[in-house]
Amino acid sequence: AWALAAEAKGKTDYSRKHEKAIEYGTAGFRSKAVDLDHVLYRIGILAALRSRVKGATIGVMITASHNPVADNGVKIVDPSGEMLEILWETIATNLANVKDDELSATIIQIVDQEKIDLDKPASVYFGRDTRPSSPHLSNAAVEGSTLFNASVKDFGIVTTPMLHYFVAAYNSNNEYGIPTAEGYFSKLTSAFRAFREEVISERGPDCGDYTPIIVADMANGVGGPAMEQMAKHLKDLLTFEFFNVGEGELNHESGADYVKVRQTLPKRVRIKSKDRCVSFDGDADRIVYYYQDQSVKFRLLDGDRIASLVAGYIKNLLDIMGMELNIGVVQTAYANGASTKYIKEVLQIPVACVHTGVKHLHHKAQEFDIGIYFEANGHGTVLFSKKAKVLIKALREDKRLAGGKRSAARKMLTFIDMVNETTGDAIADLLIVETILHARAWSVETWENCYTDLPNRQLKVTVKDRNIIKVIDPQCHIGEPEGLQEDFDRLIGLFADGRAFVRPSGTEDVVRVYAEANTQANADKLAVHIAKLVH
Ligand code: 16G
Ligand code: ZN
Repeated sequence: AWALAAEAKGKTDYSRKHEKAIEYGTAGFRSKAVDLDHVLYRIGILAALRSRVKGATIGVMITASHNPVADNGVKIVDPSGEMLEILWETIATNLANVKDDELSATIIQIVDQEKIDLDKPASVYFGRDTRPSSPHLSNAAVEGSTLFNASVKDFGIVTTPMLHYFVAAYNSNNEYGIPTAEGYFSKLTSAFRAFREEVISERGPDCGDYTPIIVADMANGVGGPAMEQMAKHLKDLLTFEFFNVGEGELNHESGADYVKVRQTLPKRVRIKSKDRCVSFDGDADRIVYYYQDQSVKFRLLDGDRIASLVAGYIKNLLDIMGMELNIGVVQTAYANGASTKYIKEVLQIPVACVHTGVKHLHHKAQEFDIGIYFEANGHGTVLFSKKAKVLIKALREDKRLAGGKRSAARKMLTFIDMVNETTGDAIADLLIVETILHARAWSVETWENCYTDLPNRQLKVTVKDRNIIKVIDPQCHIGEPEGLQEDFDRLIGLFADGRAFVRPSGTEDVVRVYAEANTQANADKLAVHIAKLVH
C-alpha cells in the first residue's frame, strides 16, 4: 500500500497547483475545469478503493450538468446506481483537498480505516459529458484508478443516468438490464412499445388529442447523441425534431435550466404554436416540457407537472387493480403551491417536502411502496419497492382476475421497466410522459389544464457570507439570523396566496429567493421585498 501511495504522490502531472478548497456537495465536485486535474486523479484512486470496500463496480461521471462550459465536475456512483454514501462524501472532500505532501498518508489512512484489501479486484466504470475539458479530466481519473489496479471501462460520452444504469445493471448480474448503451436503449424502448401495444389493443389506435411529434432542445449536451440513438428505435412511433445538437456551446442560452429559470424558449429553436417541446440539461438528467399558446405566450410544464401527471396515472392504474399500495409524492419548497394542492386534494395522494438536492428526494421516496419524486427543475423519477413489484407481478399472473385488472398490472410492470430507478433520467422521463399522454389521449394543453400554477418569481442575492442564513426545515424557515423569519412572515401576510423563502445556494455563492402570490405582479413584488430583507 505504501509503495502505491508513494507512487500516487509522484505523479506530478496531477499535483495540486492551487490552494482553492473544494467540497463534495450535492452534485459531487464542481468548479472551473482548469482547477480539477488533481481532484479527478484522486477521485480515480478513491473509486478504486471504494470498489474494494463494496466488492462491486463503482461509477465515475465527469460532468458539470447545466453549468457553463468552462466548468466541470465529477461524481461517484455507488453499486446499485445510487449516489455516493454521505460518509464517503467527507472522505472524498478530504482526499481532494490535502496537500501533495499529505497525499500518501491520506490514502493509507483511508485504506486502514476502511480495512481495504488492495489484493482484492476492483472495477470502475467511467462516463463523461461533451465538455472540451472532459476527455482530459477523464484520463486523469482513469490513471488514478489504474494505478490502484482497478480494471476500468470507459463508456465515453454518455448521459449521467446511463452511467448510473450501467453500474446498477452490471452489479445486479444483468437482472436490472444489460450494462451497455444498446442494453439501455432496448430496455426502455421495448417497455415503451409494449405499453403502447397494450393501450392500443384495449382502446384502438385513436389517440384523441395526442400527437407523436416532439421538438427537442438538447442544449448541445450528451442528450443529443443519446436521443438520436433512442429515436431510431422508436421511429415508427415518435417523430423528433432536434435542436442544439452539436452545433453550439453547451448549455448556452438553451437547456432545461435556462428554460425553467427564464421561463422562455431556448435560442436557435424554431417552433409553431402548440408544438410539444422538451429541453434536457447538459448531462440529460433533467427534462422540462413547454409550448407556445395561440397568443404566443410561453407555457412551461416543469417537474411539478410531470410529478402530478405521473402520480395521477399511477393512482389510476392502482385503482383499476384494486390495489392498496402506499403511494407518495416527494417535493421541495420550490414546488409550486398549486401542484402540491392538486396532488393532495384532487389526486388524494400524500405529499412529503424535503430539503433541496436529489439525494434527499430519493431517500424519502424510498419510504413509499411507490415513491414519485421530482424537483421543480425537472429532475426526478419513480421508485417501486420490492413488495410493490412482487404484488403487481402476482396480480398479473392471477388468471381468475378480470382482464382489465390484469391489463393494468401489465401496464404497471412495463412502466417499471421504462423508468430509471437509479436517478432522474431525461430520456426515461420523456418516454414516461409520452406514454401517459398517449394513454390518456391528451394534448399538452389538456395536461396543463389539470391545475393553474401560482405566479412565482426566483431571484438571486449576493451577500458577504451566504452561510449566515440557516434554514431549519425543508420549508426553509429561517433559524438564523434571529428575527428574520418574523419579518418575512409579516411581509408574506400582506399578499394573497403569498409564500416566500430564501436559502443559501449549494452550488453558487448566492442566496436564492423564491416567492409566489396570486398575481405575477405580487409575486415579483414579494420577491423583491424579501430580497431587500436579506441584503
Ligand atoms: C444540485 C442538485 C439539485 C438541486 C440543485 C440546487 C443533485 C444531483 N443536484 O444541482 O438537485 O436542485 O443543486 O442548486 O443533487 P442550488 O443549491 O444552487 O439552489
Ligand atoms: Zn444535470
